[in-house]
Amino acid sequence: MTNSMTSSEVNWWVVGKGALGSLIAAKLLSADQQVLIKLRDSDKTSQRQFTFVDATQKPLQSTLLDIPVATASSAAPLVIVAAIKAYDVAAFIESYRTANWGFKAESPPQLILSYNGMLENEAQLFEGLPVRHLVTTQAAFTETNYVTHSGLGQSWLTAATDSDAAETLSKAWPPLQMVDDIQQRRWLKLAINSVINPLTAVHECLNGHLAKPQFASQIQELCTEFCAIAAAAGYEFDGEVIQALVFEVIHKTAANHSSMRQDIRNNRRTEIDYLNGFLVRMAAKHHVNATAHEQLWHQLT
Ligand code: KPL
Repeated sequence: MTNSMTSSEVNWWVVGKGALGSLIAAKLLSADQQVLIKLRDSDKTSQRQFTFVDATQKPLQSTLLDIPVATASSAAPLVIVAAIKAYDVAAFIESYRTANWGFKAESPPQLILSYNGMLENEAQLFEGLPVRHLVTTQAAFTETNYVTHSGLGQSWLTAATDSDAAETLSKAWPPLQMVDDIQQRRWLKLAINSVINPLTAVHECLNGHLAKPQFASQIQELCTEFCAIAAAAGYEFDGEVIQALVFEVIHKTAANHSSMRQDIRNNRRTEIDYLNGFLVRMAAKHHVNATAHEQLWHQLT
């Protein structure tokens, strides 16, 4: 992006039809941004139509959105936001690297990437690419043609020298903070997702249900194990702080169906291997106990 470009000229492609990507697209559109949706090549639809329900406002607001789909003849984007599943990251990065989406390899778009969990080969996968990680605790879910923003959270984005896109995104979808150490934030998000997502999937419940006393000791155990594993991997967190964070998100996203619960309801693959599975593999590598995470991993595999 050139420095002369104003934030209103940022041209976005949002990858996929997921709840989070659709929420970001809706927010960018309401901030008068040009947005196209990038779907799989096999998906021949030319418009992505959905009703965006903002349940974080009272009274609740709904808007019918009709977003054009990017095609081979679309203008190349300045920024790509990919809010995708962890297991789709490698294929997505391959498309970006080989620039087979129509943009020139010598002037690739900025890349903002968001997914739950961690991949073991990230350093190799992203080598040489200007990947900016987006971490969020905002809650959204999809149901038929509805996308509901169901809980307010916050977001963090890898800081970069060129901040036009980040500024636009943070105005469209606050609060969003630029951070130098996004890995720290990704580990905190992993703590949240490795508790809320599998428990809501196993118990087929809304996030808020986990505030019931019957879950307290399991959540405490999961948080304690998480801290030991994170410490072995170089990230020190206090067990009580992690537990408080998990409960804060449970309360703020009480009306949400976690992404893992949505995956199971829609017969989709879950991200369990990249959440609890990742933690169990890290624990084994560092000879740390991960019994509670392993149990959930096996229950959902
Ligand atoms: O990230 C989420 C998810 O469902 O994947 C939370 C923040 C837990 C909201 O449900």
